[in-house]
Amino acid sequence: MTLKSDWSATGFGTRAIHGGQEPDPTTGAIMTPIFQTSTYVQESPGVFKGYEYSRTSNPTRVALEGNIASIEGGKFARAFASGSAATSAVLACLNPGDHVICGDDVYGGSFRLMDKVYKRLGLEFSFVDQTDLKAMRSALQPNTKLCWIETPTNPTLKVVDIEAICSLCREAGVASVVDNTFATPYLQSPLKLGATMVAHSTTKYLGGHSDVIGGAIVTDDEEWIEAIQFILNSMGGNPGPQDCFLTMRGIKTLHVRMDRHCDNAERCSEFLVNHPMVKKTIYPGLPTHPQYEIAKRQMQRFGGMISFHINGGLDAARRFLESVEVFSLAESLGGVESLIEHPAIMTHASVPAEARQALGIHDDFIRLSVGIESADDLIADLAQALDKAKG
Ligand code: P1T
Repeated sequence: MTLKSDWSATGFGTRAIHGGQEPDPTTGAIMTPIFQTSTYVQESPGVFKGYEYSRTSNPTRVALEGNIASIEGGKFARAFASGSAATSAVLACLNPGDHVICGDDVYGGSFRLMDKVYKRLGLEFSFVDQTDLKAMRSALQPNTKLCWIETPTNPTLKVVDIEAICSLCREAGVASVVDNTFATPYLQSPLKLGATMVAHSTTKYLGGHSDVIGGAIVTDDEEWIEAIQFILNSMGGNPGPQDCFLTMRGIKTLHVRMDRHCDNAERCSEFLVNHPMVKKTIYPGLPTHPQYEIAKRQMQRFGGMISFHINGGLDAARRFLESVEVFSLAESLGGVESLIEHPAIMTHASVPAEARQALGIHDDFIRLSVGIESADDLIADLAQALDKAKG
């Protein structure tokens, strides 16, 4: 057989399985080996086979990076030990006095990293509703260097118009980053819509099995990838080779899993919309979602995340969350198993109470990561737990 080396013109599923990877040249092993090594022997000082130290680079990691670049349709990728390490690496490329515009609804840990760590180190932040283009425009300052976009947002599932915001940024000479964790590259392609970079918590849908923590940055921009590699090597947010292997194994089925996540989330959202215990259901695929038209335009489908407000406040929310039997009460998302959580107490506790109130992250607010179990079992579980929530 002749080995195909350029997968760029192939379909998503083919790139997910083959992109960045080739059979091991020494053994033919079809799976990329886990290069569990910290260092590499040199023939003579400075004469080596491309690898000198595993913080700088590692062959298993390079395969994962090629794979993630391939599915995002980008030229370059770097993998990190977590999504937060990837976020941190981008921010660490900036200088004191630089200004960052970030969405007002992002993962609580991303907000905390900006507000509690990088603000102290001299970066300035504005947290803005990025569904409001006017607000975005007036947040731009002469020292604005970066715009951090999450869409759909965590946890209120607002949908930001990537093309509009990124073109605004480009005109102003501001780099844009889209955290594509919730949508995944199967459903949304931020680089094609004008983003400078894409960020991922690969812990979620890319890994897909709740067994590994990881992150990634993807870009077509040589200057940015050089800066990111410099920070990765200097600060040491590198993932271990076993974690890279697990993430790569997960990505091979991303397209198959995502279709089932979307099918199941559509079924669950329809069920919740019509339930008397549910005050309001938020899912980008519902025509009642305020940015439904944008979601239809920029996403292939609407993803596996649903949020809703339950009738009866915190007491009902607690009873409901204590009663689920198929959904598991846990932080995180994107695994094959369905998870459920209470953002105000769990994932977004680091967001100030006033900001949570303004966003609608009240005590009655619940977030679902709909897994790929049988949809009927998920709906039956929601039904029995909502029944118990009545008290
Ligand atoms: O957990 P970590 O791999 O460090 O990724 C951080 C992160 C970044 N971006 C988004 C959109 C995220 O949702 C996360 C992590 N989120 C959760 C753990 C959560 O339950 O929402």
